[in-house]
Amino acid sequence: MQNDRKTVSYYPKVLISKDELIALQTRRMKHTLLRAYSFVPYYKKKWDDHGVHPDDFTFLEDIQKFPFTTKEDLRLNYPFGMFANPMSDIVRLHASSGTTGKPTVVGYTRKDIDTWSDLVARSLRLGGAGKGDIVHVSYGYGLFTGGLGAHYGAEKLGCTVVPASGGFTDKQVTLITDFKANVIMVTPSYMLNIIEEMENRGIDPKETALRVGIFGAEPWSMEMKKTIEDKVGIAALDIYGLSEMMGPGVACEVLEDRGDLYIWEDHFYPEIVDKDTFSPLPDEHEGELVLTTLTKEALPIIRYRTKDLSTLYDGDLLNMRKMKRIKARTDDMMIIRGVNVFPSQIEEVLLKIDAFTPNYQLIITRAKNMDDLSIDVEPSLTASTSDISQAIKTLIHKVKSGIGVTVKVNIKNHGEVPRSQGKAQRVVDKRIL
Ligand code: DLL
Repeated sequence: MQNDRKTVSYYPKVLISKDELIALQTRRMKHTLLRAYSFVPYYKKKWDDHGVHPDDFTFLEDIQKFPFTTKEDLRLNYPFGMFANPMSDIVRLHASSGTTGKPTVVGYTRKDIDTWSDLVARSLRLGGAGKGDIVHVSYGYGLFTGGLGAHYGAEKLGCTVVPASGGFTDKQVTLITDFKANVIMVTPSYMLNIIEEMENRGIDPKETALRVGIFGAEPWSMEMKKTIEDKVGIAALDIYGLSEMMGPGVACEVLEDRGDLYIWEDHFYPEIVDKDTFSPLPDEHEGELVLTTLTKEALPIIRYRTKDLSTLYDGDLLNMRKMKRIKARTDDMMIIRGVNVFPSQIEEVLLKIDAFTPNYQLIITRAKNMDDLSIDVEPSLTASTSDISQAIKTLIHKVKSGIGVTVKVNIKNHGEVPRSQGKAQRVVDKRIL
């Protein structure tokens, strides 16, 4: 690929050649391994026990000799045990709540914050935003990385940032309309909530100044993307990240090469492994995404098992690889009477049916040792009784024929399905195990 491509030349760092990228990754990986071994006793012990040393690394493939890191490793070292810098170098902490046990705590040096801001700025720029844009950030501010991560990146790009954070949806709508935001950064499920609030107030979302949405932090189906794009008249782009790596901005969808996400491979080295055996898989194969930080100072993470299901492949625009939109987290998989089901598969079917709103929740129950799945849905306000009964039949039929599982459909009153304030809770597991 030419290095002088005009199309993305406004963000020159992404125009690296494949050879340059590999050389850079190799150098950075070696440095990261050495720092982790020298400054994080946990890595030293784990690698010594495993019989592997940073000297065993020469080529990128050698990373496969090193053991994985998991959330459990971070928990065992709660709160700061895996930091490679003294606390006096740490300028920021974030944490992810986790459903059980202690949160995982992540730390950043000044340089880490700069790199993170640069990568979010890059994601925004390649998503079509720039200086002069007003960026409304509805990701939560606080220990969650979404709000501050988006904020620093948009500011670095020279945008005007509105730090709205999550919640107070009526106020969000007022700010978006009054300040004429051009770009919104929010979870897709909370965007639905904002759209609904606009509609309730008689505001056509298409009439706002919004041009681009940068959505992430949770799996969302292509049908959800289409729903948002159609209702708001914007480009709905996908941004991926996780606190253990940094936060938002590990990978992002690019406006000039829509569909799936480019991974910022100069800062994160991706691998795909089999989701059950964890053996490495070649590109074009689906499995669990494993990431290694290449430039993080405070918290170098080697071969982190993200539990996110994706596939790596070469894109057309850049020499960095693309990852398919996250299908699901491995631990979100429901097994209903022997059939594997992901929430996004149900979402894909449901959102194609006009008589339902995009608000839904999946309920798992158990009776007589058998698991049952039901879908709580709300009919759209314009749907007639016969539209609704037809829609129920269609949903049951399409889920059975497409996914192979029998579901019940519960019709809820308008507003009864809980609305997302950030990351949506799609599955309610009522089984007593
Ligand atoms: O959710 C960071 C983030 C904030 C990303 C804002 C994008 C936008 P955590 O709270 O640590 O960090 O959760 C990370 O969220 O492992 C995925 O399972 C999921 N996730 C994040 N982005 C996407 C996405 C932030 N675009 C976990 N598509 C990850 C699907 C996503 N899932």
